[in-house]
Amino acid sequence: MKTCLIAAVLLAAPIPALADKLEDLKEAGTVRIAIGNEPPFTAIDSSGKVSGAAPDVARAVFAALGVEDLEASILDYGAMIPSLQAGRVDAITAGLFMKPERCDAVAYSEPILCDAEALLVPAGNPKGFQSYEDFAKDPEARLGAPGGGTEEKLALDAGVPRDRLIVVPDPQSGLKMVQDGRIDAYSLPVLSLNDLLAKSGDDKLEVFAPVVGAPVYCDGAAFNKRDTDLRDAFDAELAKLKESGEFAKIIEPYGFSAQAAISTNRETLCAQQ
Ligand code: 6CS
Repeated sequence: MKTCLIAAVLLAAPIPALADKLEDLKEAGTVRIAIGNEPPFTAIDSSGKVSGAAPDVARAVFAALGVEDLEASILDYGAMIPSLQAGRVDAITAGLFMKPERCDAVAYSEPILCDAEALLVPAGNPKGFQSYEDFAKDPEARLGAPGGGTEEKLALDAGVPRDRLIVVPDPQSGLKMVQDGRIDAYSLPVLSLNDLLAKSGDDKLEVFAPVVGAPVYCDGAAFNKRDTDLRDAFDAELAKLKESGEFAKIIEPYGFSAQAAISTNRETLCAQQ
């Protein structure tokens, strides 16, 4: 009898409303973001200043929402969603491309940055790599890609064996590994490799793009699935930036196409394999 009474009392108690995440961020004055430090998507300089197209869009949207500062953590792409789910960051603004399995795990905003995939190879592309399947077919070929990234998954799906798919921690390491011949190619999105190669000034390397058979991906800002109110508030301000032309002013100097993001949507991208 007593157990039933306790159960009845507990069930009757009002369930505390989930705290309003946006109000929490306004009170904190900052939003904790995950970035990959992969220009031009994201970058952080020696003074700690955060830039790149994704954080710049996030900064404009959150300022409109009343949150002025960003506090960035550099994470591997494969660690970003677990960190978001564990509450260690409030949002991922890193060029984390929308894919079905990611769309199941997080609450994405509408699209922000779109890009194709590319390969950093020796000048002249002597082994003629054009697709991830080419690496699968060549038993000597070694491909470098970010851990937990889209390029790693595309290569594994194309049949590249795990022991010939090298996890590369950051763009500078990938550049060096190609220069030293430790890998035959390094795969990142086109704009990332173009930026990396331009800054290296190395005329013994080139970017092959787009990777044949790989989709053009778009990212969105990613939020914890329990924070859909925050995601919706972000989307409302993002739509205003797109409408006003401010969105294009932020991302196009980095080389991204505003129209590419405006012409698609989360529903379409989350259905893309
Ligand atoms: O979404 C991803 O997994 C990929 N996005 C970027 C911006 N760079 C590499 C990464 O694999």
